[in-house]
Amino acid sequence: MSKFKRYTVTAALPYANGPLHIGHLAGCYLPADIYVRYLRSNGELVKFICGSDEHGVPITIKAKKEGTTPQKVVDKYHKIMGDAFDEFGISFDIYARTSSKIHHKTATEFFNTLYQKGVFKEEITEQYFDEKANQFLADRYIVGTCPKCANENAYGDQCESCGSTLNATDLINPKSTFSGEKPILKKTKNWFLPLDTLQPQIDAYIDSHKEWKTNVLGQCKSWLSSGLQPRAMTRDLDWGVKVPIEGVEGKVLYVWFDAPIGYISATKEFFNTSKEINNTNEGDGANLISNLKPHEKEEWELYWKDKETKLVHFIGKDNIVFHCIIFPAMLMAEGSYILPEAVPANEFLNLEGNKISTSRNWAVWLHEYLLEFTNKQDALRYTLCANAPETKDNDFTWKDFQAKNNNELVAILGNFINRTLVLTHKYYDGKVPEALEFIKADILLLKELSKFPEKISSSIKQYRFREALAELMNLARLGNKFLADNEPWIIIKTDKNRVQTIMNLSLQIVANLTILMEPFLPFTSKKLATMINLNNNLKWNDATRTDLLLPGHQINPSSLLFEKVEDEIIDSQILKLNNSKIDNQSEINKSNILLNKNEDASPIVINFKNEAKADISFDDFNKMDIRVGTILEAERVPKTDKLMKLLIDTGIDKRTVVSGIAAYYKPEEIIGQKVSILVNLAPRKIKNIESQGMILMAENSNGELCFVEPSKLNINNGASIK
Ligand code: B3M
Ligand code: ZN
Repeated sequence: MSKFKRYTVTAALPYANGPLHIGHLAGCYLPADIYVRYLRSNGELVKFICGSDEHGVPITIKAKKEGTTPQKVVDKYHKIMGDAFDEFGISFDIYARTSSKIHHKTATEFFNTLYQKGVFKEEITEQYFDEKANQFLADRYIVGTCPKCANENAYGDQCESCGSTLNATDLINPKSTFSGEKPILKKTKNWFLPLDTLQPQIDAYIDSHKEWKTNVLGQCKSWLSSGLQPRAMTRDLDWGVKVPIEGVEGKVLYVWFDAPIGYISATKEFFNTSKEINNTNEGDGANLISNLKPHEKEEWELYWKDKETKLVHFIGKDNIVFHCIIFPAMLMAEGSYILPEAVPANEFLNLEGNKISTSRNWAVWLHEYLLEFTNKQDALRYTLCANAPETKDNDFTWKDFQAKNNNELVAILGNFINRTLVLTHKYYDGKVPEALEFIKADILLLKELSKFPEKISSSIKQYRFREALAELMNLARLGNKFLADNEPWIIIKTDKNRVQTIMNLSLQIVANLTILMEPFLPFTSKKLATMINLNNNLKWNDATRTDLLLPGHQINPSSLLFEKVEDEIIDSQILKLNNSKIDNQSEINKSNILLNKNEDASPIVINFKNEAKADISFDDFNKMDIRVGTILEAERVPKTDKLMKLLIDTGIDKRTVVSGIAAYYKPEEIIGQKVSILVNLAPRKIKNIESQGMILMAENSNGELCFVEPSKLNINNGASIK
């Protein structure tokens, strides 16, 4: 039995300054969701807490870039992010936001408690100030030359060229990004958390968690061994939670002070909301909070202040110090809270060998994935979990996604379940047959089967989700092997009784899989539960049972759980990424041109895509006979991915053209489509069809071919016409 009565599980509050990509999911939201779903299935009391981080410089920078206000930025992205989480089945109990009233109130009270206890050190320091813009500059608003590598565009906190961490005052030739002016140093007062004096307590706390992941402990140890320094918990900014000290203006709480308190305020909000719901529920009477005796804690407090609550933070590796050192230090200084019990941080996920980057559009965006892979959330959840960067950075590639989907989900898990259900319908009209006599192989199978729930749960409890998922797949493999060894489809002709037992056991495995896959593949689990008509109140430990589907139980019609992903889909995703690369390259070229405009610039390498072909004479051009035509008929050329056979009315005649557009259009979509067609191209045979001309297409920025109808299409100048 666990020593904990309840769990508070949090996932890092993402900055509300852009949409979510697969790196977010793999880094913390997916493992957190798997963990929480498992706990719920195990009957534990758990609250899964998240929300948008709506303060801090990342938000104000985005607002500046988009020419809008921080509030508009956070309103926009809070919605987009919340929807994406929902669509991928990330089952938060609440997705709150730090611009809410309850959060401002909670963060303010927390700060006040520390202030009144005399925890903070007041200090006057010199900070950069932009006289023209009349404001102090956060580190990210200052650029200058890196003292280490001479990069002229280093930020006040970091040089992205050589990776050094910097102080704004280290920069040579600092400039404000607001006005371009050189900022001056100006004195300002801020309130510091004395991490130096808290260090002995923090040392002891980290020492008491030798079981933490090595990547997490490694970072903590390196911070602790270089000696903690006081850190300012207030900043000279105007976007955030106002510093609640009388007479103080133009200062807000440091975003890393207020954001983790966001977990607390979100928990409060969750219970307030459920209180309201309970109150409107007449006759219910089950309002725990209003029945509290004065010495009892409010329900949210149980999740934050009761020693029997396990507090677990899921985060990415760039947030380790904040969750393992600074937030615990704040909680210690406050005094009434429990401390994080586990901080299972992941490393980073890369994409096709490169770091995921929002600004370079090197990402797989969740909302775009959903457009292209409708109802295939579980395929992505599966790949990201199987490949999770649990102990080191890892790479997502589209080829691997395809392989995992086709060779594992379809060929192992889907195949076993499908064969079992199809045979049950075929032999027994969908009624579960009774198991008759068990032979030795059956008894061995049952013994193996009974071990899976414990094996998977032991991995999950140690935050080893890849290992847990691999075990789940081993269960499906066991099922496949059982079918292959016993060949019910053959012995049905000779030994009907034996087949009954085989099918009964296979169906029990399917039922167990339904329960055990739920944390990983919730959409599939739900679909499968409906197909086999499984009681949905079953818990994790029911997966050890072999009587989940009783003889005579009717299952519903079955359909495939997973679909193969074809090469052309993967090719188009890769093409899309390659186009980002090309766009990036031409952006770099463009900015080189800008930077070098006053200098005797060395030649700029222009990307091949943008380079014009060699000159041709007017006569050459005039040789081409291009006409407007209309597509009358269209059909795919069999056994090819890309080719479509078209019949086109050219105004002169009706002729056949073979065109490579099948990846972008369906035949039925393009009947009646007007096209530009080169009618005097010498005929050629393509896949044994004579093609008598060529239609002209333009390539958009996603690498897709579009019909050349300039009035309707959004094609940039310079797009090559094919
Ligand atoms: N918003 C940083 C991030 O998105 C920050 C996390 C806050 S968790 C309290 O990586
Ligand atoms: Zn540098």
